Amino acid sequence: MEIASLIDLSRVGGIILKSVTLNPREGNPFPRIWETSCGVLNSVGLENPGVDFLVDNILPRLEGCGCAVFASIAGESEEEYARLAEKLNSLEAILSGIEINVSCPNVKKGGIEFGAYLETVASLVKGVKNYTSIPLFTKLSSAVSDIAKVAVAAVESGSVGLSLINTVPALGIDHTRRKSRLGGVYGGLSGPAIKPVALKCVWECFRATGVPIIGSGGVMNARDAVEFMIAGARAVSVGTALLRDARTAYEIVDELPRVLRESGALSASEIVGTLKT
Ligand code: RRO
Repeated sequence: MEIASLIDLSRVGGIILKSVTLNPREGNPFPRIWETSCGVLNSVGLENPGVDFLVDNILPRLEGCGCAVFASIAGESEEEYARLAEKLNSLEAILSGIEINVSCPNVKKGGIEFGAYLETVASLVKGVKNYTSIPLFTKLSSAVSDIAKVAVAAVESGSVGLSLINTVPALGIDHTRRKSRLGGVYGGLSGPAIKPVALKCVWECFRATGVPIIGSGGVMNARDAVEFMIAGARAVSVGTALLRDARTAYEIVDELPRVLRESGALSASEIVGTLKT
């Protein structure tokens, strides 16, 4: 949400908020961020102020911000996801969608563990769908044996789209202390290192489902964004690049028409999923 004080949101297509849980969470021990040579490791541990704070204090401030707003929910049980959806349902005037995060790598319960099982994903998405009419986008991890199967399970259960991919589970080591770089030991890797992994996941899920995909994973510039579109992303989200400079979002939007022309396209929609194999 701090992003709203750094950039003019009306200049981007949309924002996805940090995942929220039913109750506030303090998150993992510090340090929580470590920059590697090819990306960033994080172990935030789902720190957030809880859904009631989001509903009362954050979402009202985003009404009329000039871009699409997506909330993101995460929980330790199917019931928690359902209750989160119920609480957000009244905000359909503000929310363009709800991301169901079943892929956080940094929590002991839920997170990536839920997203690994087809049955769990299916039942969780159905449960959420019972409580909201806001469009659902399930956020998946690449760290599963077959992401396309998980995507199909989410879509058949009521997810209108997908958010791909979450960070990749990883470990950074300080050799002088023989210790992890992160207080939570493991973390999630984001940034340029994971872009090829993310592109493969987007392409596989696009082919398997055909639903709208929000692609992410190492998008640093407009060329990266167009690569995600060619793989099948209908929208592209940017995370790690904004840590360095939030105005990268403007650069990507402004450069997009030129890079699309380089790929022989006049509009973003005509290039989605056009990978030649
Ligand atoms: O808060 C986090 O540690 C976190 C989350 Br919820 C997520 O979905 N992905 C990630 O890399 N970190």
